Amino acid sequence: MSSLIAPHGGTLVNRLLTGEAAASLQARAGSLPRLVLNSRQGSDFEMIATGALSPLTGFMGSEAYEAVINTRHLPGGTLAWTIPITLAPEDSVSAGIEVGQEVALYYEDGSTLAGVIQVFEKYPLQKEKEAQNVYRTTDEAHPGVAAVNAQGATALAGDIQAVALPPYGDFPEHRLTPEQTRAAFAERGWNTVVAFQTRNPIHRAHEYLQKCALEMVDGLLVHPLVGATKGDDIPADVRMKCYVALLDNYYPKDRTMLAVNPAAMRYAGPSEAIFHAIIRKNYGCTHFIVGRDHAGVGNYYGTYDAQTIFEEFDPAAIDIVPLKFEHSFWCNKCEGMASGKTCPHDRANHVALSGTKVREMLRAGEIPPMEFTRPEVAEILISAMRDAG
Ligand code: ADX
Repeated sequence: MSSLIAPHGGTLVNRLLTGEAAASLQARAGSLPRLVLNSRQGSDFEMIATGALSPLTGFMGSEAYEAVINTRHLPGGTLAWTIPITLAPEDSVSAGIEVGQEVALYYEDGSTLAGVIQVFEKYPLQKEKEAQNVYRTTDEAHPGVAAVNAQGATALAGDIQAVALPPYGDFPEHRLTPEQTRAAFAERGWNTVVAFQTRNPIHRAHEYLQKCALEMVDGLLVHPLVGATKGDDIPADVRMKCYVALLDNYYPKDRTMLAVNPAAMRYAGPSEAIFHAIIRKNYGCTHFIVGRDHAGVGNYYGTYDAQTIFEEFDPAAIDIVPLKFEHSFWCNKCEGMASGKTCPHDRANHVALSGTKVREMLRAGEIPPMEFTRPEVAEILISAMRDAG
């Protein structure tokens, strides 16, 4: 019998209506004010609906917003929470919505009804404070800060009820809700499951981290983030092909699962590492990999800030075990993957390729060394680059 980890706050939220309740909401939605969610808001909505953001049942009000940006916890102080989940549409839209109103929310396509929000409060966002406290910078060049600033000035707070998940056409077999991953873990009899977050193709260093972790736990959930990412990150559909090829060729099928995290990327480094860990706890994982510069961008964060932040919290406030890994690489003298913790050799022996160099090689149709990436992954990336022109 497998005993699964409790979700954040103890109960897995489910705001997705079915049957008559869904039909009646559909019927009254036409007469409600309308709001079209952008991709990021749609991801948040979906994740509230499925319980991936448990214990949230809606978009945050000012009390939760202020608690998160000032104390890194939800109100009450016992549950860690590091990224605000707010709904702040364009000012012209929020101006037309009153407290007490129900608003029909549509996904990005403008025609798929997502559900409704029961607005209980309207309040101004504190963007500069949010940027400084959550992102540790107010620099507009930071993509997470830019996304905070791109929101409207006023947040609409309220519980949601959903009638549909976003109408994605891609990789449906990997779009599992927390309820579904939990059921899959239970079916496999996994008691301990490590989650791996990524927004990149999986290269040898990533694989090394995952396999070290897999030596210690029952199962591995490869859980790439597929919500909105910045323009120069590799698109999710290409990455998914890489993950499937890699898992087919190099991972034990009975101990590995591939599913996606629909979240938008915040690039908030340490704050996002905590957030990523909590999300994976909701999906049923007991352990979470945090390597070097997790969820980082540019030079905003120290290499291991996303690891040390876990020590600033009471472990009970997070309640998923972070597995922290140092910068890993192939060492020619070790003849294998290693890190500063295991390799005594000089850096000259380490295979180190910059992201720019790898992109150049792939664009030229060249397969990078097998010490850096598996050829099956490189081939998919080369052909995707060729297709993109
Ligand atoms: S992230 O933005 O999703 O964190 P990325 O996909 O690059 O970015 O990394 C996924 C995970 O692997 C993160 O936990 C990151 O810290 C870790 N990681 C990436 N490369 C290395 C490396 N060479 N050594 C150690 N950890 C790494």
